[in-house]
Amino acid sequence: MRIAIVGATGLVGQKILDVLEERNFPVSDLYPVASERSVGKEVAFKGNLYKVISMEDAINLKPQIAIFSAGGGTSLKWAPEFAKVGTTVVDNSSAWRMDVSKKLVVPEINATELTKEDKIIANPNCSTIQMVVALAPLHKKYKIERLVVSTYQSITGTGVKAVKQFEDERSGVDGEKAYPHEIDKNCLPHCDVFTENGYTKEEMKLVNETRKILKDDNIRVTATAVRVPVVGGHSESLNIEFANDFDVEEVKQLLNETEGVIVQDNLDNNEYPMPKYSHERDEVFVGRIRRDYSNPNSLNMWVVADNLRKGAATNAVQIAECLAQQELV
Ligand code: 2RA
Repeated sequence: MRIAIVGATGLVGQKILDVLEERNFPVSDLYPVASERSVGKEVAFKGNLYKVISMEDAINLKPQIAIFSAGGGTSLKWAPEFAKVGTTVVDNSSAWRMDVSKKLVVPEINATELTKEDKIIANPNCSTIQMVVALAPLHKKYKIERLVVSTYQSITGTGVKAVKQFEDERSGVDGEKAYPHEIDKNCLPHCDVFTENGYTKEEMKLVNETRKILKDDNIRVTATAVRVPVVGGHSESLNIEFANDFDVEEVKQLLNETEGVIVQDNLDNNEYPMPKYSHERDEVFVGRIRRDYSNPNSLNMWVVADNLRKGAATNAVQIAECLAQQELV
């Protein structure tokens, strides 16, 4: 398979290369793409070095798949150009996610809906992916009516500059700032930019993408997205109101049987998901599963996943695997 990685030098781009290698994706030709200033740099893949090439050169090579992680502007401009030469694009940016003509895919939930006509496929936002992997089976069985989500998001979701700011603060260096405030020993209720309604784009992604993926615009969602000085993954506190009642042990069993989910929930052993231990894992970890006694048919639970992996790179590679397995490319 001829595959282009657009944004190959970024945190997610590098993780995509790692995941392709780990999962032994059948790459016959690899085309790393990045900004003009990175052309000529080298990236490692399967023990070999590959030179970064320009967008135009990659398009002319007609890759079968192009996985993008290069920001919305780049995706809006270049994904259609790849599609014109027959390439199927899997895009990690928010550019195409809410486009009604584009599919928003989490393989465990809706990859079977993909067709040969889908030439630009949107990868959901990392904090959405981990949440809907856990919610999908519960929605199917108990029908979600309302969802209150608070996230505790890793600085790796912001990128290399944020991790550098964290490290600089910890070592007392006055370096470049990725955030408007100090992040070490702090929490910022500010992921992405604020919108006119007082919420951030990150919070509105949790609202809108969840409804699209679960195919239910009646689900009422409210979100608070918080940045925390953690590197292993995103954590989320979910409060879910269902149309129907449930049994907590049945919920745990249902989640245990869900592809891609690991339930960690043994309070006698202080067992619950933590980002330090989801780091470099591809699963979604769920725990603290308990009834919300303040409201009928309502449940609380805690969801953790590596945001660079299942939240981005692994989900994108899994989509590529589905495209190959279903012979859509
Ligand atoms: C973040 N989900 O965590 C966003 C982008 N990866 O900042």
